[in-house]
Amino acid sequence: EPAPKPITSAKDPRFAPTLYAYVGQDRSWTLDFYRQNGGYEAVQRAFGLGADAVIDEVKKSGLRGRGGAGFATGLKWSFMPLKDGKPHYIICNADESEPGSFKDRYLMSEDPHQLIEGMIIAGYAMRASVGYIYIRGEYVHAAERVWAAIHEARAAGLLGKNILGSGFDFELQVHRGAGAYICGEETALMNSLEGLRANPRLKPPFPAAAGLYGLPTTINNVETFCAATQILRYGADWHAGMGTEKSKGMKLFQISGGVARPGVYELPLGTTFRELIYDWAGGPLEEMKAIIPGGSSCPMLPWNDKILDTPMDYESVAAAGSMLGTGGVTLIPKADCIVNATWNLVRFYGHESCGKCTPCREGISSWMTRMYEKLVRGHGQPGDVQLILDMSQNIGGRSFCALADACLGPVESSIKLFPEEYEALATTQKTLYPARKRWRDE
Ligand code: L3W
Repeated sequence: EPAPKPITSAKDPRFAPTLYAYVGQDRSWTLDFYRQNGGYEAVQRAFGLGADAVIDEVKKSGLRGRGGAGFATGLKWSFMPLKDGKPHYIICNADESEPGSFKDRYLMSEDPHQLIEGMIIAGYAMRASVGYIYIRGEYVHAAERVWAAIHEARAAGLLGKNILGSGFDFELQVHRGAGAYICGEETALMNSLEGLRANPRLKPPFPAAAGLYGLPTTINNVETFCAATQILRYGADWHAGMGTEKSKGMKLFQISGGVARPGVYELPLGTTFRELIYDWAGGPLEEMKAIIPGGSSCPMLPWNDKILDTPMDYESVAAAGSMLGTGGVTLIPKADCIVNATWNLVRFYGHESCGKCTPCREGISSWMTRMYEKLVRGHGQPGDVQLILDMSQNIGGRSFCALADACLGPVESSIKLFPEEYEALATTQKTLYPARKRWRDE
């Protein structure tokens, strides 16, 4: 019998949200609510399967990291040395700071036990005895809910010694960030956890070989751990039956900008941009000219039928010239100045650069930011756009971590898509799209 066709659209009658199934429901963050809805059954199943089989199950599910890189989760878990006798750590990267991304905060504030359960499962599979949840400093409410859920879980014997009689000991700690985007880069995050300045470390060695305190460590995003809970609950085949051949499962897509209903939508990977924007988010509020597909680090794509009909999976978005990233979709209206919009992002990266390496510190924080300011403030000169492109070529691929390259995504793509807007500012010192009143200014 041929295998059933995977679900690639929420219009498919077999579709049912799972990661966000309880978001928004009364007391969904409590242990009572979670257990009444089948909570902590997945971890029981994991204990029944055994640690190695859990890793196999995650591999079979086809789950890929939901923090932006899409690296195979089961493979990453299998990099941990399993019989070295050293302490192992797992870390949840909950430093969600990518402009356009806002999915993890609701997972934590509305369904923290789903994350805790996923971390117990991952800790068990990777022989870790301690897990850290590194939460973005601004997410005060989410951090409080996660802490409260950890206390509840500990009191119920779900954390601590001999969890549910399995013989497995596991503890969880919350660490709050202090407002720096670079702490979402996994090696900078580990430095920050160790009490050091959050400068990225060189890779390799990857964290599985030498991570937190130099010991084997695996770092996953909040959504990835939550997906692991659902995989252990419903099985690898269930997960692999959604999405596309290489991008399997459900994804939390976020949409912001000029749409009727901005927000987070849980849809199968492979859902098209058109379905997200028109069927779920209520359609654009005005004429658009560009789409940022997956968080601001991903190059902009033009607003046209071909892009709107592109499936949102890792391969298709890459083939269209960008990245799926975190699935944080942002729409840019036609009447907004693209140079000004890009300057906004460049300023963000310039401000968030840790300053460790010269291409990023001097190139992004100083030169690139000042070049955009010069253009937008009406002091442009012929040759400025070429200068930005030359700088971009000299920064790209030469920085210590991905932050500088991330900034170049919107810079290079916006120049390629809208050269006339840049040239107008460089030659006439006037924008083609002056500032105006917006939809939500009232
Ligand atoms: C062992 C190997 N492990 C790779 C591991 C590595 C990491 C994961 C992915 O960036 C992206 C970035 C942003 N042996 C390995 C290995 N690994 N090769 O796999 O690694 P990598 O280097 O591809 O990516 P990354 O440094 O984790 C993440 C993009 O996401 N992004 C930013 C998102 C920001 C947020 C946020 O604020 N929350 O999510 C958005 O698109 O540009 O490309 O664990 O150790 N041979």
